[in-house]
Amino acid sequence: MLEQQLKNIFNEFNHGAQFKGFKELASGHINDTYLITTKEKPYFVLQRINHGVFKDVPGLINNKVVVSSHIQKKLEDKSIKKQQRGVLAFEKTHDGLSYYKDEDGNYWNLMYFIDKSVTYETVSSEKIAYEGGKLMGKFLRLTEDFDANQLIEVIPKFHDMSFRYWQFEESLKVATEERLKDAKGYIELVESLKDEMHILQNLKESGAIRIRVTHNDTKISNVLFNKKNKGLCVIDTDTVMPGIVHYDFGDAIRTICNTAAEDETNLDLVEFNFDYYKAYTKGFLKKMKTSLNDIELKYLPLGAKTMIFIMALRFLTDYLNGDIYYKIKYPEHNFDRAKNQFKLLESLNQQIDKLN
Ligand code: GN1
Ligand code: MG
Repeated sequence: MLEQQLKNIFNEFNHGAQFKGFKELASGHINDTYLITTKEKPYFVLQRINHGVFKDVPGLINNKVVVSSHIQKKLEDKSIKKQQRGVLAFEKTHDGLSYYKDEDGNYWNLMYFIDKSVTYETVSSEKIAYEGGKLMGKFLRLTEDFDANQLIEVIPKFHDMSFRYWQFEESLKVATEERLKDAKGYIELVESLKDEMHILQNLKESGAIRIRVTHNDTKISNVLFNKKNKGLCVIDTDTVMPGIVHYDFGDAIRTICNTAAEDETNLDLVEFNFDYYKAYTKGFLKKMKTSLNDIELKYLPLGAKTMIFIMALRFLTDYLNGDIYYKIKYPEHNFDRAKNQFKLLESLNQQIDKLN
């Protein structure tokens, strides 16, 4: 029984708390995440890391733990409350490890739950966009003196455009006739954008854009807000690894500026909200401006376009592959996500002069 299993795993960790119950937190596409309630607060978040997707789970967990401790140190002069609510804290097992491996070979990690916080799947005010930008900027700022070489690449070539194109081209070889036919227009679009979508990768490889610690999954649902909509803490740090600023800026814009959820099927509802773009960017640059060189700054709008595109491409590829990567709720789910992201890209494109 799941409850007993979760209780046993929870008790492998060194928290001294008494398990009361659990609730699944089902918004992620890859891992399994549970809120663990206890007799007394604080509550916890227990997570099973998908080791099919993440090949080196101990390395991934080490990434998260060392980056969190780095941020914790920077917050030492703040109030205890701010320290506890401003960064994720991980608990160790009785053996002193930051993860527990169960008898089935699954890896688990345990975090302290940040109470009285809210998350959003979509943004409904400029204030939330602004606060999201400030918080993401702060995350990058606080980690910019951390040597990114100490982190493993949890998924090699995660945001590498050539790699994602290669996967897409491979998927064309295995896709069913029917799916190829459905996706024809999008496949042509992907092919036509190839050069432009490689610009950032080329700048990265030439050294014009610096490598830093990046989060790599900065969708708005990975930001915790307090009840007054002030940004508290960036969560879901599984994909923290070396990257470029455009990954985090762009992936946040992808969800913040989408007027609908990532898998909304009524594409008339999917538009790129330029006011939220301005608000997010204002918050982001408040923290990051002095940290960016002219090239990094100049290419932020292309970062937004590139990250929307790369998610569209990955969803489309998974659809063509027969849904082997993302969790789906119904057969066309990946295709609907891809169509949604392509619609967002089109809407951004219509406003690209304003963004630049
Ligand atoms: C996945 O599992 P989740 O929701 O944290 C994906 C991200 C995508 C995101 C789209 C490891 O994140 O890259 O942006 O879905 N994570 C991985 O919602 O592939
Ligand atoms: Mg994630």
